Amino acid sequence: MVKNTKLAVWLEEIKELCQPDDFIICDGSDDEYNRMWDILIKSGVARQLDHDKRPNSYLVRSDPKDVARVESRTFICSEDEADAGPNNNWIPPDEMRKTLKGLFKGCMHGRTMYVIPFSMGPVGSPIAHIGVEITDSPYVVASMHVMTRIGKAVLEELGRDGEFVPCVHSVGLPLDDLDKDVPWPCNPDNLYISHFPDSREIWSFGSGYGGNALLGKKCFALRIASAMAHDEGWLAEHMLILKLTNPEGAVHYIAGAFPSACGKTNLAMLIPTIPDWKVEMVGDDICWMKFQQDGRLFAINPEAGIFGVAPGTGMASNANAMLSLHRDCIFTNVAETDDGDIWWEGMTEEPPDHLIDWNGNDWTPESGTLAAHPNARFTVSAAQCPVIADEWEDLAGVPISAILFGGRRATVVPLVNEAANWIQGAFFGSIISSEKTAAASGTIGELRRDPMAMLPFCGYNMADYWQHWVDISKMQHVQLPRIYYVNWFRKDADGKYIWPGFGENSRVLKWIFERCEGSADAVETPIGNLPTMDSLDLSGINLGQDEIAQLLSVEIDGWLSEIPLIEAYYTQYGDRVPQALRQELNSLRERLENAIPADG
Ligand code: O2Y
Ligand code: MN
Repeated sequence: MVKNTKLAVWLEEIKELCQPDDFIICDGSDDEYNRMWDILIKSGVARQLDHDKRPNSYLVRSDPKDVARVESRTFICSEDEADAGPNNNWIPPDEMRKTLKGLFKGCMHGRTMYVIPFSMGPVGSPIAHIGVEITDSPYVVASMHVMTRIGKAVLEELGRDGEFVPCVHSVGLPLDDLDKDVPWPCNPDNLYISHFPDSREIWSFGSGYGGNALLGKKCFALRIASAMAHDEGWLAEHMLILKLTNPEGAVHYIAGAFPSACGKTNLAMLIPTIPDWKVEMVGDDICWMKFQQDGRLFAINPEAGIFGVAPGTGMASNANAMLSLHRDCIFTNVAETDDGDIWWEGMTEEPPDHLIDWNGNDWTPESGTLAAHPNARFTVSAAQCPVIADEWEDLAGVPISAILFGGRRATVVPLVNEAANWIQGAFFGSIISSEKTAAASGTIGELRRDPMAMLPFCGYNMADYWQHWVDISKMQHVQLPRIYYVNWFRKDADGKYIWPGFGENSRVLKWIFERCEGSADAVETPIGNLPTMDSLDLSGINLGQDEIAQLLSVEIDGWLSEIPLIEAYYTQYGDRVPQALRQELNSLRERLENAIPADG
C-alpha cells in the first residue's frame, strides 16, 4: 500500500503509459532478490556460479551492444540550453517529453513493472535523498538491491508527503504474444538517458546496463544531485571517501576526485606501505557533502555497493577488492572458468587454459581476443570490503579534512600540491586533466580535461558548477577542507613512471594528514605549497634524489605553456567562467613570470 500521495498518483500515470502485464512494489527482501535470480536464470541471461567456490553469486552476459554508459545518448533537458552548458547534450524539455512519451507508450507490454523505492545514503540521514525507480528489468532490481538501500524502510521514511526523485527506466523492448523474449532485452538504436534538472526527473530508455539503467548512481547521485546541491548549498561529487588513521590513532577523512583510469577504487581501499598507518573505505565513487551546524563539512557515501571495473583488478593491484568478492556478487560480462567460477584479464598473471568468454564462446589464451569485456563489472555490497570503515553508514556522515583532485599527467604536474585556499583548490579542480597522447620531449601531450572528474556527470553548465564551488567559500561560518592536486603518473625522460604508485600513495596521504594536523612542512611556490624534501616520508623507498626532485619540481616553463591551454579551455564556457577562477589563472601567470630568473 503506497501512502505517499505524489508517489501513488505518479505510479498510476506511469502504469497507464507503459502498460505492463504485472506490477510489483519491491520490498527489498532476500526472497525478492532470490526471485529475481530465478527469473534471470530461467531467461538464460544469468548463471549461478559454483556455490562452494563463490556462494550466492551470479554471472550475467549482456547484449554485446549494451556494455557501457553511453555519453552521446545522455541528455540534460533544462529549460534553457545555456543552463545545460557545452559539457552536456541538450534537447528542449518539451521535445524530449514528446519523444519519451512515444517511446514509453506500451513499452512494458508482456513485462512486469517493478517499483523500487530507494535511499541514496543511509535511510534517515540528513544528507541522504530518496528516489523511486520504475523498471521492467529484473537485473536492475537485483543490482539496485546491492547498490542502494531499497524497500519498506524507504517507503516508511518517505511518509505521506516526502519528496523523491522519480526515475523511469525501460529496456525498451515490449513483448507481444508473437515475440519470444531475448536473454538481455535492450534497444540500443533508440537509447535515451534523459535528465530534467528543473523538475528533478530521470527517464532512461533502451539500455539495461550499469550507469544507463541503475538510475540511483550517475543519473541521480551525480547529475540530478549536482543540480539539487547547487540550489541548496551542498556538494554532490564524483569522489571516493577514505578514512586515514595514524599510528597514534588520530583520524582524518579525505575525499578524492579522479578521472577514469587513475586508480580511484584502488586508493579507496589502499593497503599502506608505511608501517602502522591505516586506510579504510567509506565510499569508492560518489560523495555527498553538507555543512553541519558547527560549520564542518560532513560526507556520506550515497551508495550501498560497489560497481567496480573487473579487468585489471587482482590481488597485486587491489587485494581488498578481490577479498570483497568471495560471495554474494553479481559479475557482468566477465569470463567463466570450467569449474563454474569467474576470470578476467589481470585477475591472475597466467590465464586459465580454457574459458567461456563474455560473449559465451570458447576461449583459450591463443584466441587473441579478450576473455572479459574491458568494461566488465563486479557488483558487491560495500559492507563486504574488508577495509570498510565502521562509520560508513553513520547517519551524520564523516567530517572531511581534505579533498584531492587527481590527474594523469606524465609532465609538469608534481606529485602533490596543496592549494593555498579553497578558491585555488577549486581552480585546481577545474583544470585536472589526463594526457591523451605521449608528450614529445619537453612538450605537453594532448590533454583531456575532466574538471573535478565531473565532465560526464555534471547535470548543468560546468561553469556554473565552478561558480558553485567558489560560492561555497563565501558561506557564513563554514570550515573548509584543504584541497590538494595529486598526480601519481609523472614519467622520466625514458617514459618510465617515476612514482611507484599503489600502496606508496600512502606516503602522500601521510603528508596531507600531517598538513591537516599542522605538523608537516611545505614550501610556498608559484604553483602552490609543495612538500619539503624532509616532510614527505620516503624511508625505505627506492627513489634517487633526482627522481624526488623531478616529482616535486616547479616547472616554470611547463606551467607557462599550460596557461594558454587553460585559457582556451575556459573560452568554451564564455563569461560564465567565475571571475575568481580567471583571477586565479592570472595570478598564477604573474607568479610564474616573476619566478623567471632575470637572465632567463
Ligand atoms: O559503464 C558503466 O555503466 C559504469 S560507469 C562507472 C561505474 C562505477 C563507477 N564509476 C563509473 C564511471 O564511469 O565513473
Ligand atoms: Mn565513477
